[in-house]
Amino acid sequence: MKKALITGVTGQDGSYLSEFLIGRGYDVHGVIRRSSVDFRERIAHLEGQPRFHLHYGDLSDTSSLVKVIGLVRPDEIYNLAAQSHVQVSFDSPEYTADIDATGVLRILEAVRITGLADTCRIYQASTSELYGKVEEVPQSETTPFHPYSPYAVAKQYGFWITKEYREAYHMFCCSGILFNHESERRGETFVTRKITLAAARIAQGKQEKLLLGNLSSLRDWGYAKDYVECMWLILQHEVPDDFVIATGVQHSVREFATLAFRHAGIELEWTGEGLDEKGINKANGKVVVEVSPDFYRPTDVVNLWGDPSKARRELGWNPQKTSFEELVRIMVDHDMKKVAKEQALEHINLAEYLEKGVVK
Ligand code: NAP
Ligand code: F7E
Repeated sequence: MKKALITGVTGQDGSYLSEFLIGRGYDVHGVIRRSSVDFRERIAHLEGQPRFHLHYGDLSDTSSLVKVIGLVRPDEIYNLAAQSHVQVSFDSPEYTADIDATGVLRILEAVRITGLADTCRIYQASTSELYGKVEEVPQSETTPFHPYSPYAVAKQYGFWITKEYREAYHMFCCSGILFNHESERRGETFVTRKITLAAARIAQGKQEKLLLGNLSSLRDWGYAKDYVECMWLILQHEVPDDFVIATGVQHSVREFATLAFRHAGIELEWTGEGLDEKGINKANGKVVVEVSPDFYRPTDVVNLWGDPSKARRELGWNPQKTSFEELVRIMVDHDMKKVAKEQALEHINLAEYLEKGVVK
């Protein structure tokens, strides 16, 4: 039985990858960090399974990484842990560099220290943010990098140190240059999930308005569940290499919002420009989307569009398994149910409250 170690196991990708690898017969070991509240919602359904194990560790703590890698002795490591929010990286640039840049080096060194350099394959979660202020459209493995945020600069170090260890020590380490991938498990402050949750809440009368930043920003959005398969395929390849993983289709934030609201039953009409742009509910004339400068970034990446030809050709991966429309539908359906469930729970709590005579 193969053993895989996943850092960032509690994240969107970590949870899907764990499910995928367990399904492939792997023994899966995840690295979690201690926090004052146990927030393991995405992996709660896996805990207690005989082939799923959790270990404490932190990418800022070399000794914890050496300990867990030495203990598990994995065949494959998927380094998904990161401070993954681009806007937050402007507020915490040093922390972002420590985890997203030096953290990668700590993993690579831990593999060497524990004597696994010849046997352990390593996947590094790289990103389309490396293309940043893009020098070519669409972007492929040969497009020059131009990182455009503290997050991207840190990830660029992660990319190059992974390549360096491959060449210097002949280690099987690879980077997946993944374009944005979303899902019903996406963190709630990334733009897609922020939109689908707000659309569900507005449609069910639980929220008045959604505030967004740059509506014209363009992204190549795929479905996270499809992308974790590619992480695994990259490590099964005969030779270690780097791959762009994307759908090859591009949409704006505005288009995403239009489709998400439509699926939630609200037809939007856009008026105005820049900070004055508004999304109006055609049915009642109410403004439901507004632009706020709070969500603008000091430097923003606005034209990401991936060319997944190499992954399709060499890994046999299908970049269009889930369409953009299907992705939006999956996320909105999930959030419509989530909001309805929260509302039902509120009613139950209120009923209990009334029954006990606390509220007259
Ligand atoms: P995510 O949901 O934000 O998950 C990040 C994971 O990293 C969480 O499990 C988090 O743990 C963990 N983590 C953060 N800091 C850590 C530390 N110091 N030590 C140990 N673990 C730490 O991210 P994701 O969307 O799944 O993305 C996975 C990886 O792919 C990240 O490296 C991200 O930068 C990269 N990436 C993502 C995308 C995308 O579109 N999703 C695209 C390209 C690349 P807690 O739960 O404790 O916070
Ligand atoms: O922003 C614009 C924002 O935060 C997308 C991470 O997984 O993918 C992700 O990074 C775009 C940007 O993702 C809001 O300015 C407008 O242009 O959803 P996002 P991201 O920055 O692309 C890459 C590939 C990663 O590697 C990262 O880990 O949408 N935008 N209005 C907004 N963005 C947010 N978050 N919130 C807004 O209100």
